[in-house]
Amino acid sequence: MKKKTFQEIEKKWQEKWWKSNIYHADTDSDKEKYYVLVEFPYPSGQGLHIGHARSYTFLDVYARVKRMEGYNVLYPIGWDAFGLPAENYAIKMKVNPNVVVDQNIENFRRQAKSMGWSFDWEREIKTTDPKYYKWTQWIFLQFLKNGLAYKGEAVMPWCPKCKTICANEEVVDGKHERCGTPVSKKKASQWWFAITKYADRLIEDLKYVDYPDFVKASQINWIGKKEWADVTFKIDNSEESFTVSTTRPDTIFGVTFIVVAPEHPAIEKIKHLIPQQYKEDVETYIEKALNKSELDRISEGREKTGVFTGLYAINPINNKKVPIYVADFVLMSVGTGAVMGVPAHDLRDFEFAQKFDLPIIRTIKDPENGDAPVDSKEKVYEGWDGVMINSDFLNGLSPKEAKEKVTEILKEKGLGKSTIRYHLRDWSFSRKHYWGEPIPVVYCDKCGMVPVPEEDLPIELPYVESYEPNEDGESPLANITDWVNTTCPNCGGPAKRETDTMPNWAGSNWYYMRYLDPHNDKEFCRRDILDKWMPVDIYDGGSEHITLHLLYSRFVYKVLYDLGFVPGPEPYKARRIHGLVLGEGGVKMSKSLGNVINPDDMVEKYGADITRTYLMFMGPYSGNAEWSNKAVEGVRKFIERYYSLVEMSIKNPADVEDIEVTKELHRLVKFVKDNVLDFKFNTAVAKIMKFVNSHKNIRLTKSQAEILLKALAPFAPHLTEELWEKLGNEFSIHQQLWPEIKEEYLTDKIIEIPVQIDGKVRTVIKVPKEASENEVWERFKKSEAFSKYLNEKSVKTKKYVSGRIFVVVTA
Ligand code: ANZ
Ligand code: ZN
Repeated sequence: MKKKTFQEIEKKWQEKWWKSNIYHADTDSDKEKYYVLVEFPYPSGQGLHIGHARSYTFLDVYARVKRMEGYNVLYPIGWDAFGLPAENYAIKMKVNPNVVVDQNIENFRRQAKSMGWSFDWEREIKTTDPKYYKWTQWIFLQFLKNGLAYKGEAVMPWCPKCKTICANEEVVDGKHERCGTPVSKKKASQWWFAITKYADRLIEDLKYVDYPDFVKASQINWIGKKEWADVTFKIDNSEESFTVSTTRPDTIFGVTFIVVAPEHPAIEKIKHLIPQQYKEDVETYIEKALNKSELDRISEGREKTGVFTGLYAINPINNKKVPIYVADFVLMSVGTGAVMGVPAHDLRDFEFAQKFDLPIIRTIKDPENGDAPVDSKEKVYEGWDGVMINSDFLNGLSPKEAKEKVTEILKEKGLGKSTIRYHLRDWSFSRKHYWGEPIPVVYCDKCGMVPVPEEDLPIELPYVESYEPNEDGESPLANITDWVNTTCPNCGGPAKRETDTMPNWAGSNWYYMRYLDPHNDKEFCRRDILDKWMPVDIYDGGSEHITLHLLYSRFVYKVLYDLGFVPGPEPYKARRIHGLVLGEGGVKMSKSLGNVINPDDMVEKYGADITRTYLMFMGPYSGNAEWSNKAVEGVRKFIERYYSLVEMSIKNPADVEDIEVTKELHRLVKFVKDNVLDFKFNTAVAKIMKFVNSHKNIRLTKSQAEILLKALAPFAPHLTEELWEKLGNEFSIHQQLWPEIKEEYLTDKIIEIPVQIDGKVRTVIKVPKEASENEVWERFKKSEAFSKYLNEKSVKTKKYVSGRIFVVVTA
């Protein structure tokens, strides 16, 4: 009989898994819950890419280990299917986006199944399904009812060719992404979500969650809560003044000019003060500046522009006169729209001073440059270390102390006050596009804006022939008059529907809750089910989503929490960020380089298990990993070797158990489990490889073979399932518990490790052979040598060279 290929084996088990639903998480189970979440994909026409394959395998391995630990694990998947690519494709090809999206989803689903990921397919969701977005609309209504959604004017990018208001994310390098036309600006009314009301809590509640530090930092920076000082500079020879805003009042002795935003409303008021010979230049400059986009004005590296007004302002601290400029790098939307220029300590101000030949006064003697003159960009010091110089009574203070003092004096003089400001703005929540959730609101001549009653949801997106916006730049939905014209739920009179749709974010803000109760048509999710499953225990995603997606979904969850719909303040207990898959040589994978690896080709050539194991082995979880065909071959050899080792042992098992091998197996499974739970997937695989390589020719007993199978089962679920069956065991290995690990098998390999403190070996300690750095350190802490040599001293670095030496350097 011909030997079955790995691919044949994989097909067989996949069919059996999906038919018997072994990965379904039963809500009524008594087992403790564990919720593993991956960011759901946008089902693009290209299909799953290898990056998806890697991150979904990471979390699949994790979910499988958790299941084998005895948890009731939920690992769901769905499709984030609204968005511009589908709409753009529809416009180009004249097909309905629904058709395209469903084709793409089918392809993604096929691919996902071919990789053997243990998703709970009974809970699959799609954001474009009216049964799903009914609840996205319902959430919108809760925001509206509670004063957290409102309509307001905004200046938006406008594409003159497509005659459409663009979303900010559609404008790339000042051009409309779809057609390449440079965008201008247009006032438009927009929906907003009042996320700024939650700014403080979005910072404070980070204490509840386990996110990597850089992820927390990115949330905090985006919110950008800072203490500012607003300082009034009187205009020389007049009663008028400008109030500048600064985060660095400590540097006030370094002010050599003032800059005002071109759209500053006070310019109108002081126009009559501007000397005649400057007037025209100022007016021309302002006119030009107002035609540029904000992004253009502040983009880094752009040469600074500006114009002198002929006016001077008086520094309220030292009464020095400084020139007043108008320049477009100052935005009205930040602070007060006017700044005090301190070129020695702010890069933008430095560039401006160089361009206009303005003086530069260093006011901080800093640790990097001392008090050297600030004659190049590199010498601009923006930090908070060092001491104040050239600052009269502030000299010798630290910048922080100087800041306090200056603020206090300004307050006394009535020329300054401190204010808390945020970088965060309210969240623009509408788009003039077809392919999104309709906003459930109607406009009635008599009643004004009226929310659609909850029982009338969903407001379905109508089927249309043309997706282009209309002549007035309104959403394409505005053209569908029989959809737009409706009756007012309040008075029954004629009314018009809102034609804006929701942004891409809307469906992905709350999807992790819908998985819990995906077929419920009475509620977005039953409360007792939320109580049981929330929060998500571990959430994997890409580094491109650590700011906005995370912030928006945390915000939505908090609002639902305040309204009593969900059980806690935070949706995700822990967040982890995977790295990227790069092509050979560390370059980005791209079509033009021809180095794109397609998961389908890998499955066809090697099968899912080799692909999965390679993806886990190729590098650390959070690092970027380089593809290597040679390394794939190495993994193939390992899997084949592993397979035949177990197969041989099944045909011809060992007569007597070699207890040393059993001990090694126990250490192996402990290592694998600990490392997977620690997101060290690559070291876990490496350990199994090492075991197999050093035991090529042995035979195992049945119970030994079972342990070895369980160790690899999370990585290579199909082949281990096949061998499990061949061993005479019942379906399925994936419903077994992890092998019980005997403590006495773990600790008998004790080794001696010398401990070196500041260059001298001071003691030797006994530790288990597999001990981690932390374990060695804990053991060392209990030793006499620790209290003798290290008490009172602080440790600068410590390092364990595994199995060799432990090195400590004190501060
Ligand atoms: C004087 C100063 C001295 C500043 C110094 C910085 C360093 P961060 O801290 O990055 O949030 N600024 C204020 N309003 C502005 C506006 N409307 N448009 C452009 N820039 C504006 O930025 C705060 C700093 O941004 C403020 O502090 C101000 O420059 C500038 F050594 O004031 B600073
Ligand atoms: Zn366009």
